[in-house]
Amino acid sequence: MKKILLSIAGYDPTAGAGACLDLKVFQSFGYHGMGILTSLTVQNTTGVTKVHCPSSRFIRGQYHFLKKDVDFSGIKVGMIGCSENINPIIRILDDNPTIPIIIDPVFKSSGGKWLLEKKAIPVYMKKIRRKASLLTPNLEEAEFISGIKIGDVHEAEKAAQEIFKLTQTPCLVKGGHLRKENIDILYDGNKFYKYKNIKLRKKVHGTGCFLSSVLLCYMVKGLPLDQASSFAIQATHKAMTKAIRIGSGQALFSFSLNNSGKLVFP
Ligand code: PXL
Repeated sequence: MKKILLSIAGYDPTAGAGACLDLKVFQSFGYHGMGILTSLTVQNTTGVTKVHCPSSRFIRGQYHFLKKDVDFSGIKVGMIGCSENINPIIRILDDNPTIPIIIDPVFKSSGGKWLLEKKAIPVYMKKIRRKASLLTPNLEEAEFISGIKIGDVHEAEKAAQEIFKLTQTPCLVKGGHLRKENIDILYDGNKFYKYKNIKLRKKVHGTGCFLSSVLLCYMVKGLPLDQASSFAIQATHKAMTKAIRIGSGQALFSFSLNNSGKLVFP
């Protein structure tokens, strides 16, 4: 039977990030993607201007009616939009204790607009304790969660370790914005894994969403966390080089999967 992956995320009208992008990724890996929308945004490729959240009752309703009908093989949580959405999302995670769950802690758009109230971040991080398979913060998000200023790889490692201590969840700190190099760091509670890549100067929208949803697909395929991370990082890097400028702002991902399961770019 076809596996169903669930994206709990925001709606980006450019389809370059959020639930739309996640569903395209799930589909390209041969899974059926379903989505619960936490929020709607007003945005184009130059940035986000407004965020609107439906009521938490509406989020609960979307989930319960879906779950009456189908079961999920993996869940990705992206932008949650507002603090009222934390509790319904925690309930969803509690309802799915045995499947891969990736939480991408989306706090700000690349243009600097807050996508979750700043004061809700510690509450959110406390409540997800032991409820997910992986957290995928970028440097700025890792700094917020850990309270550690990150300037180099060593500090990124310390932050990943601190985030593990807080959340009891493996943590992949995305190092694309490190000053000197591009190294992503995974801490699984025991060991560090480092993934080095060439630094890209290109600005691409939705890289965090792309990476975490590709990573979820590899985990659902059964790959261990370090291998799934490595494959997802490589796929994201390749996809970034192939992203295209569609509007006047950031480039957007454009991809599909060929018959042998490799990402291909038009
Ligand atoms: O890239 C972070 C992100 C995630 N989800 C939605 C977004 C954004 C950034 O703008 O709009 C819906």
